[in-house]
Amino acid sequence: MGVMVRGGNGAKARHFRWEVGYVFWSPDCEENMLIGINGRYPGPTIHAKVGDTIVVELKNSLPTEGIVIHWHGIRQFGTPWADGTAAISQCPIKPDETFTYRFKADKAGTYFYHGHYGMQRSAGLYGSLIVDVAQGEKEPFHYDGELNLLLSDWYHQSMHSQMLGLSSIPFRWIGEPQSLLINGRGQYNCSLAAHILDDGSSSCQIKAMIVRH
Ligand SMILES: [Cu+2]
Repeated sequence: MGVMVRGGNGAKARHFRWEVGYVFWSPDCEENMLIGINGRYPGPTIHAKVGDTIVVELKNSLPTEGIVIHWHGIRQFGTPWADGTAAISQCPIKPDETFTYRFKADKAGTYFYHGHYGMQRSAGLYGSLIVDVAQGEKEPFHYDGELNLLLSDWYHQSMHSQMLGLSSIPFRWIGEPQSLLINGRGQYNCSLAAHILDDGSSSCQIKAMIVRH
């Protein structure tokens, strides 16, 4: 949910109200649990212009875990408390608590935001953050269009199993991700692609070998 309020010099305040919680989701055709924003995954794209103020009112609806969000690429001049590093620049937002992030979009670029508490980014808590040049300014490059791509690994085991394995002695690795997601979508069950390869099999491994040969 976003609302815009016009300020001086064409700069705007861009308001968002987010509720962050677990949702059942099927990013790669297999249903799993992940962290969604306002019931969706990946999180909403934030568009702003240089000089705008981004305001995100975040309600933590995870039943038992804290949340912080790091705004990757934003320098946070004058607003270090909005940087989203748990136990360093702020306390994690507690379950049922609401915290308002407020910071300036200080330089143009394609960034993203992500959960920075535990392994919540790998559980799906992220989205795009795109800052365009200030009102009336020209971009230095010409292009025909803009495609926004978010690439991520997706594991069927929970971030908690992964975390326990990583911190165990001896170290345990849960293995390779089950799929790679593009803008939150991928495909795990290769039988769905059988008509493309036309070999009648449904095994991912056999198909991977066929593709490599
Ligand atoms: Cu980051």
